[in-house]
Amino acid sequence: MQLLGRRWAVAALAGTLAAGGTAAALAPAGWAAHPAPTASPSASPSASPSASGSGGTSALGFDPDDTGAPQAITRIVGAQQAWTQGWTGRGVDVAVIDTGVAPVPGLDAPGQVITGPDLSFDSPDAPTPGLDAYGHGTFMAGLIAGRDAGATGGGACPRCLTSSPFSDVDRYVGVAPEARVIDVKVGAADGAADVTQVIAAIDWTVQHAHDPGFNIKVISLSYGTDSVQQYDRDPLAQAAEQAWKHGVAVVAAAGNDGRGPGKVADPAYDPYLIAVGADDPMATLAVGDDRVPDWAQHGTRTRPVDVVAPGAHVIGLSVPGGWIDTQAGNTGRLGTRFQRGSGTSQATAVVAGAVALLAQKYPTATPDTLKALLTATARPMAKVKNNDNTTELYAGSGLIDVGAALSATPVPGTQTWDASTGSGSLDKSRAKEYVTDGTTDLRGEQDIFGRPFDTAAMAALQAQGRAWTGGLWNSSRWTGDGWSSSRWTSSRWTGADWAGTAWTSSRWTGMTWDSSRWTGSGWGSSRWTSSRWTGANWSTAAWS
Ligand SMILES: [Ca+2]
Repeated sequence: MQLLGRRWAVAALAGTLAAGGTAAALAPAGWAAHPAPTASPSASPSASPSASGSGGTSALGFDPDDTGAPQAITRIVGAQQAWTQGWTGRGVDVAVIDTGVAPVPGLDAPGQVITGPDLSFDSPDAPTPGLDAYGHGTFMAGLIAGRDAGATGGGACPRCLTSSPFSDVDRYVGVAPEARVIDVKVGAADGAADVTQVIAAIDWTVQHAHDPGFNIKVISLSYGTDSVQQYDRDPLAQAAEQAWKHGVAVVAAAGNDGRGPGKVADPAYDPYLIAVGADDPMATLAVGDDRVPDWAQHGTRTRPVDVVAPGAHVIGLSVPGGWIDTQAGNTGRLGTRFQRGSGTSQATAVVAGAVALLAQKYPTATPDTLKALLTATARPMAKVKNNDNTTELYAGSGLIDVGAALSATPVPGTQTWDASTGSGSLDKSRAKEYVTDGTTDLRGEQDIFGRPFDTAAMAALQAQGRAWTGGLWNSSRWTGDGWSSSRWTSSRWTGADWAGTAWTSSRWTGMTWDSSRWTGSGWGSSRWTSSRWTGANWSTAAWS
């Protein structure tokens, strides 16, 4: 029941937010002075490009106006407006570094998901590399680029919200329905992952972003640690920052530790990246009443989140029989296909899809420019305070509006934050969360194979884009050497792990892990039953 940890607990909801207040859009010190992109006067980045479609329950089993529904989220963030203009993510690849992707309906179209290397602990015995047995990565992939069969059909669409066939309320469709997902699996069937696996996955993505037939412009990373060192020394932040500097925009979850100290998770705390906090639509499509949930990390004055996106009670694709689906405390199942989840994970996936839409329209834009577009056009949100009502924190530039971003004129921007050296401690990246084989914890400056990890040497290789040599990383073989058709060649691990124990699958069933590192704050969520989230707020009847 690892998932039912501290982040599952119901936090007391803050009593007040300054109603109607606005947070100034942040002008981070690291941005070189550039004029903000100018929104076209003719653009109308309103929340709802069309009236509500159907009312009541769709064929999917939920109300498309339920603000956890993809049809609502894509309206709130302006994606539906983008689709009508042809911006669907086509031609853009999004690397989902997560627990794998299962080919459930919505993600099972030919070519929709490309399986990259499986770097997870499942790999030595995985019958199907890249498969998601946990249920997190599939949820994220669906939010980013899910697309039910038939959603592309032409002709009349009486149940469409707009002129785009992707707006059919009876189909599950993510933010960038024609983007392609590159599944880079690092989390095992129980969610376990070491930080070295995530670093390796980021490095792999950078090196293969432009392999023939590929165009990886975005990494969606709903993973974070409570690193105890500054970003400019941290090896995980270094890997992510190097991805950014090699042209891959890294969208990273801020974490779900709520309003406590406020620091965003590693690697989102690296200011080059897009750090994503969460928005709660408060059960209305209009955005004026939106709030930042108590569980969402906001960041600090020096490193706030960059933007927020809907992340409360989000309806995603489920992996039936997967880890999340089968948890006893899972009250978020919605029929057989769907699962509700809340967290900055979900918000991150939404933003990753939005960045894919921007990358389609502006194929030569740098991540800095895409970030500037997204932040400059976000809708400011009210300032929020700590639970003790003393410390002001921020929603960054606010709630993303990709419709407005696509209507704005991009102005090349350059971030000038202190660059990461990545020469700090690997173990400080892990902080207090790490994997164990039941006997020996994976600690210290070593990877999952027990190879010494020289952070400075690795940082130098990353800067040169050559951390990987074929399927070798940090002197061990992690995977195959290249593509086999549309799938990365897998290669079973041999030898021993960090504790000198042979790699066998059975051992991993005893591994322990704090699943909360995947920054979903709760699957199904006990918040449903807390005072604020009574059934009356969220039942279908309330929407009718
Ligand atoms: Ca609202």
